[in-house]
Amino acid sequence: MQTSVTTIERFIFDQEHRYPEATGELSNLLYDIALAAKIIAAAIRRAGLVNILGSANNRNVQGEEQQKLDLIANETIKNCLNHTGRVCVMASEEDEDIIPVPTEYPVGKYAVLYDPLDGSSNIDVNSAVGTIFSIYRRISMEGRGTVSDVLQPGCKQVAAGYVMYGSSTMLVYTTGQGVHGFTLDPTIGEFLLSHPRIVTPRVGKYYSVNESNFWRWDKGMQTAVRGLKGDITDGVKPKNSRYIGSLVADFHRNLIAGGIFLYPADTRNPNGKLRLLYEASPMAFIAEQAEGSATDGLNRILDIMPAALHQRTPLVIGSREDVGFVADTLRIGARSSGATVQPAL
Ligand code: AFP
Repeated sequence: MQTSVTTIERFIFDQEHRYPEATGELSNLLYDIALAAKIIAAAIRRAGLVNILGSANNRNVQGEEQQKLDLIANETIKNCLNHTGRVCVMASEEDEDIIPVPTEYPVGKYAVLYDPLDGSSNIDVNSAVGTIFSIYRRISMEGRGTVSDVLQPGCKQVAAGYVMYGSSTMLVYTTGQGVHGFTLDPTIGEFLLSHPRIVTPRVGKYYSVNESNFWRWDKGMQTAVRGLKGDITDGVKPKNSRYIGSLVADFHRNLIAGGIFLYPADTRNPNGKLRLLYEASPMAFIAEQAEGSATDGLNRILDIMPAALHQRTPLVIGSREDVGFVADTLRIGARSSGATVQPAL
């Protein structure tokens, strides 16, 4: 029987105490998110038992069908964060506009963006889903936060993380001092440190991409993916394919085991499918902190300046050498087609 464990609360506070100037606000905010994650995890566990599985007969701002659990997760996070005085504004993948802090509550210095339940089309088949979050320091000077507080490039994030509701529930986060993972012990209701300082392998075992889109990609991307599976000379060592269709689950496996995840632009999604602010930027911060990298194919994700809340981006993320191989292949393809080549990764 283990008698000494590191809870997420203790870990966050220990990290904070290394910085005498820290006020504790960020630590408390992370702890609020961990609480929301526990509530959502409990709802997901019960989902097959109580009749809350399935569609809420509603479409979100992207025109996608919303599932009931999406709504529960979205409301849970709002309610855990909106009254604490730590947040000035929020934005959710499920809401069209920014989410103001209700006027009866105080505001704080952080802006929080989140995807409450990513991969939700997997809910009905009991596959892994996740919550992704991203935290920025506000840039507006006072009062309730504004859209400028959430439209910041990923390199300005002060923290980012995800929760994976899988065979166990895990919370993985970074505040720019490495990536740390915690597993929820359901018997005591606490996230316990299980994966301190995660470093992703430089070269991965897996490539993860929805290959049904192959004929919708441009030639450069087709060549890069063929290279990942060893179909071309000068590719990388052939990789195994793994694709769940739930970003958190695909990213998490590759983070731990090494691999590359791609969601490229295609003829149906000319800007890619994934959202810059709720998916790509937080995952890119985590990838880089774990010594991996993330690009839209040509540009570093963390350098992209968002112009709109629900902006989409192509995403190539994971083990550093594999992302480098794809980026190089795309650059060569762009040069030979005469397109303008953007700065290297
Ligand atoms: P849903 O939340 O609609 O299931 O979308 C999940 C997602 O945004 C991301 O988690 C996956 O990586 C990606 O879409 C899967 O997209 P495809 O089904 O087109 O492969």
